[in-house]
Amino acid sequence: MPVATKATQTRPRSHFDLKSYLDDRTERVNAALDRLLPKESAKPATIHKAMRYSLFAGGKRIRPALCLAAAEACHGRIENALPLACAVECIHTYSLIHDDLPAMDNDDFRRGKPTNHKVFGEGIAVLAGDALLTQAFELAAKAKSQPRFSHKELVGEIAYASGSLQLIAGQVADLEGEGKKVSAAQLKYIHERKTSALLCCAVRLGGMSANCSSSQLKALTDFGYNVGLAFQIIDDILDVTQTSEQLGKTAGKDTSAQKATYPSIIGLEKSRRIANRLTHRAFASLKAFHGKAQALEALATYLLNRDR
Ligand code: GRG
Repeated sequence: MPVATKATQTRPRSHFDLKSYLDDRTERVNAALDRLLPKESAKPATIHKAMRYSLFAGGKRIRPALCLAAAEACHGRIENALPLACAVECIHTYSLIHDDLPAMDNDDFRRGKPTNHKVFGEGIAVLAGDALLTQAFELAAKAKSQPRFSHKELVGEIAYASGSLQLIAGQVADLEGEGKKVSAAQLKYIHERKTSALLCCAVRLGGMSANCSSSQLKALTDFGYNVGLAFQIIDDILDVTQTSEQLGKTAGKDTSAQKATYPSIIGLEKSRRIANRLTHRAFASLKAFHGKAQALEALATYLLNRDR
């Protein structure tokens, strides 16, 4: 049976101009990253060049956009969310640099360009990842605390999502699962940690920067979890349905590395159906925001229907 076409999948339920929204928020995030990170010329220049090479290589900026949209849903100020949005993008970029290393996924191509270690060498790529990870905590420390959320909560949020119980746990399970038979439950465990945790963290930090209530934080957590898991399932699908040129990274990598993916375990059509279901669950959480979460809704729809 053919996989459902995009037209039959989830459509935006409101006329929200996501293109303009994403263009504007990406511009603000890029300007903030440029302002907040050491300049390329700062000594030692090699490391700052390497950090900026991957950071400004053309990522979609999904996590920062989700962070800012969550802040806006809670009537927050974009300025207060920006350092946290940048912190999450630094963690994400670090994880991609390290994931591409020969000791991990050994990839030559990322964000449409040669990977960091291909340009700067493995030693500098390891250090550029380390420096971006550390930079994220400096940015979180610079963010404005809120009556309900001190720096302890903000920094703790990032440490948890990127630490050995979440992002690293997902990567460990991913590495250990290569070439082995992985159950659907194990694969969900990997995807929740490797991908969903950081997306969820981005959304929660946006809410925290707006001093959100505990019920808003719960709604954002449910939204982030479901969108995050759907995001990785779609990533698995794109890996087998798109070309490297379309993706800006090596397509078919999961199959060649003998990695378990949703399509390889349950098939393309069922994978697509699960991603749809998760996205609808995410929509349900947005009811708590009484029409103020249009950007989050549009982003979730876009992530479900994306082709790269
Ligand atoms: C090395 C600590 C460590 C963790 C690695 C994030 C990760 C775990 C591995 C990278 C490869 C991968 C499949 C990650 C899952 C998350 C994902 C789909 C990343 C790609 O995110 P996009 O599409 O990328 O938002 P851009 O380049 O647009 O930012």
